Amino acid sequence: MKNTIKKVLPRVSQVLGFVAVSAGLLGLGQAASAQTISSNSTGTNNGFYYSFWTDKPGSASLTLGSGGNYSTTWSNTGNFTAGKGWSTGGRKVVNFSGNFNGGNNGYLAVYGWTKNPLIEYYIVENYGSWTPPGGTSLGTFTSDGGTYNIYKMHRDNAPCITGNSCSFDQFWSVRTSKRSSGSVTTGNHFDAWKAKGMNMGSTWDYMIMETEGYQSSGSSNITVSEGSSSGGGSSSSASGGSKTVVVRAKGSAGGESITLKVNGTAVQTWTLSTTMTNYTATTSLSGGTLVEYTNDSGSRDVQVDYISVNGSVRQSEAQSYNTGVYQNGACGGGNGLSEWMHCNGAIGYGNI
Ligand SMILES: [Ca+2]
Ligand SMILES: [Ca+2]
Repeated sequence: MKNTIKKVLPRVSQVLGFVAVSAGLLGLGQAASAQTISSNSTGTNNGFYYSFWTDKPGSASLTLGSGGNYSTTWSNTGNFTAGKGWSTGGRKVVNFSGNFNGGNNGYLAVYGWTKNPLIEYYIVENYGSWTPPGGTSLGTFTSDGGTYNIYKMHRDNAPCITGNSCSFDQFWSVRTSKRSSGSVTTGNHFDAWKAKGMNMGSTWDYMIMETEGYQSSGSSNITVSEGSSSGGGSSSSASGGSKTVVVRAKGSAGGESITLKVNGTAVQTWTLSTTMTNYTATTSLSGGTLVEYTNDSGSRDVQVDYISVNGSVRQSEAQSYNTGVYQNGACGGGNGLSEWMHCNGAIGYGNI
């Protein structure tokens, strides 16, 4: 972020600033147990690690809801970060859903730290009108149905989890299409960063789904959980054994070319006829899964009815990630939810 000042969780703040608040005031669905925090603190709530930090007390608050739910509001804050997750980060599938208003400078991200070496990392899923972190992209990769830009930043003499004058690198993935719900396969990001020579530390510190604001106003209400489809393995591409993926598709002219991609790797390419046909591939890859249309021209269009993964159907018309459908006057200009790709692009089906 711009001129970031970051980010310490001072032990001084062990006295928690719990304030009882009527949940109704905050529009939360749940209730009496909700706690609102406005002083820097960390702890455990309903089995989830939480963290709240700001450099401008009084300008931001975190309300701990049931389970993995939390909400935040901030107004003309300095820098503030808050969220729920785990005291020990690593390769997890992080599910999140809710609402996010990032104002002119805020974001929603899987966020954490490692030590040895000290690394601060962000997997940014949503952001306000300013796109973090303001550096030069080192390249892109796909995961969990989306495209991410990779950035590496460096901080000197900055607050960190071990002190107030730290020198460390920041690793960033920033999703090109913003979303407030979905799954993040963190291992895919660690692997993509590693491929750029950006290695995580050997010791995992906390990892949370954070809401962050910087000299802005905004709000969020997010529920976090841990998914089960991968995680824990040392490789993003070899866990889970072989999967059978069926892609049911046709072209409107014939000759359309589509490619099944998992975790950014092409699994198989097919040339379509004008008859709806099942195309089958097997793969041991895990991660975000796309069907990409690559040779649009003339009267060509692609219709993908669905994909199935080991017999479990995922309908194209249920997927919001579709950069090939012509909506609102542009390719990928709407909310997806279509079987069609009129332009070169891809439909994302989430993780397999
Ligand atoms: Ca369908
Ligand atoms: Ca077309």
